[in-house]
Amino acid sequence: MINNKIADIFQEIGDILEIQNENAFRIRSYHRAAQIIRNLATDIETVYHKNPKKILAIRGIGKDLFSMIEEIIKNGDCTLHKDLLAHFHPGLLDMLKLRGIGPKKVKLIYSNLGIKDIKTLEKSAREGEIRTLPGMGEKTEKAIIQSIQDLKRYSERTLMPLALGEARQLVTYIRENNHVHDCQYAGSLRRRKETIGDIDILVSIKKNADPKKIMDHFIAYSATEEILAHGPTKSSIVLSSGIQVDLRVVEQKSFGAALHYFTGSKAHNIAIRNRAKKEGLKVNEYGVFKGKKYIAGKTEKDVFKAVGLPYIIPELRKNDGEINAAEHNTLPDSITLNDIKGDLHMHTNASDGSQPLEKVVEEAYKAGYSYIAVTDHSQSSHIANGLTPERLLKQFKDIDALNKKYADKNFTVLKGSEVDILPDGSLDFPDELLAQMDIFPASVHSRFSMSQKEMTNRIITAMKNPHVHIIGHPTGRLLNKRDPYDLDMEAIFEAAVTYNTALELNAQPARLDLTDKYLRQAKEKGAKIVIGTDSHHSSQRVYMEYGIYIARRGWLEKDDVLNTYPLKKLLDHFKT
Ligand code: DGT
Ligand code: CA
Ligand code: CA
Ligand code: ZN
Repeated sequence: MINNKIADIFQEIGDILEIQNENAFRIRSYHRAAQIIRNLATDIETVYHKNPKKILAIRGIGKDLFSMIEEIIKNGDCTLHKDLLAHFHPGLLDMLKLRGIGPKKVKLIYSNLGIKDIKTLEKSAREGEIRTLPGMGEKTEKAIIQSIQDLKRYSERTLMPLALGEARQLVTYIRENNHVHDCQYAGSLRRRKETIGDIDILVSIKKNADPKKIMDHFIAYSATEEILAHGPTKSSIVLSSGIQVDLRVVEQKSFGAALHYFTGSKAHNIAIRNRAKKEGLKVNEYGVFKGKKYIAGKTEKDVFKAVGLPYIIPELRKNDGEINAAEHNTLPDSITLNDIKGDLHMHTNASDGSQPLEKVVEEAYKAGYSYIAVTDHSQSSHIANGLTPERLLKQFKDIDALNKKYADKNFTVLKGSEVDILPDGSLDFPDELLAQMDIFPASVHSRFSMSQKEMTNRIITAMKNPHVHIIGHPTGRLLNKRDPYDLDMEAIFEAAVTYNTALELNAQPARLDLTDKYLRQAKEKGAKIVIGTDSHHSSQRVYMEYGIYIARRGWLEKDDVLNTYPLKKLLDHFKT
């Protein structure tokens, strides 16, 4: 219905006029009209086309408002609204979106402190300036900070690794309750999506146990900040990290069916349900049914089996071919963390890492890797303390010494560097130096906003250099922060094959670059992938796990990923 749109526009006009200190009667007429139109049961557009006079007959809608409604129906907006917006700080409208802040408060804050955006408002509230304004106190100040946090929380999705850590702790806690039979997290987190809207957790209940006890235990979790719902079968909380968690309690015989249903994706669920329907079966969160008869639901495997399919891992449940592949037994033999033999992207404190080379090497050896590549930044990356050729050659000597130390331990340290790809596609080190490296990623760290043509050429030029083995974080995106560079990915994949250059799946939580979609396309074109943690401390070794999840979402198998190869095979791959 267009009613809501019209109401929103009138509300906003009233708000802006109020902040601008306009005539109170005029402000009131817009706000009132917004309310009247929002509450109208009939669609204004339909009425307008049948009999426009009827709109004029609505109380509170005069000639002026009528012609604005007419404008909105015809053009999607009205002149007054557009004019007001053009001469108004957009940040002030953002401030209006905060819970508990209306135009009066925005006006007060703006006219007294000159604040016209949320960021400044938060700073000012934290510094205790808001409480000095007439009619505002410490309480209002706190409420403002809280609602700014809420706005951030709801506008940004949580990075998967952060949600994963929270969910694992919470599941462990829930399992401590002796009414709980089994507990698992589901949803996008179980599918390992790179960002998570909320965490969905399922509990199966012990025989004759009390679900209320489980719910009471759940909401009493130490990291609970807010309780949104507290019912016998479903409760929701917000954790202090800002992540919302939904908990559902089901019977044991439905646990597998519920786990499947709440793992999603929705598109996958619908496809499974439609497929089952053709065979006379009904699938829902309680089980698989033939008529009224329950035939499966205890485990997910049972559910898949009942609809005639092999088990499909959660990472693949996107309804983009996995069901067809399952039917024809052509599902990928998905890569696992155990397949990984080494890490080819690691920084030390010689550039912007936080541990010395010896420590990085020792920790990688202890973790069971057979090889790592040390890849500190190159000279142009000044902020990252990039290495000059002299410093890099010194590091190579240190690596030689370390390799002697580990000689009989089946562990090798490879010489490398994360070499900047300069704007013209040339590399940050001369070829003689590149030739002395075993393996290294070349990455873009500057001039992100080039045109698609320029950026694609820049990267392909680097790929053509026979010393370049890997392109690091190929699209450069930073989740919740920076868009990928504008690239012709088809051309990049083709060049990767032509010039035998691997593409990195950078496993930093905020990068996860390439994405699952691109990984699958790269694989289809025949390009090879390397999963690198880009770690700056040995504790970041865990990032490899996140990289593996994304690789599995991208249909990758062991052989698609070069750092599953034993060392000799890896090095031989780039010789040919
Ligand atoms: P999120 O939280 O936005 O990252 O994404 P999900 O996938 O976790 O979505 P959420 O939390 O809304 O719901 C969890 C799962 O429940 C979802 O993946 C599939 C299932 N689901 C939710 N709503 C529906 C629905 O209307 N139909 C079906 N078939 N499944 C649904
Ligand atoms: Ca979810
Ligand atoms: Ca949910
Ligand atoms: Zn980098």
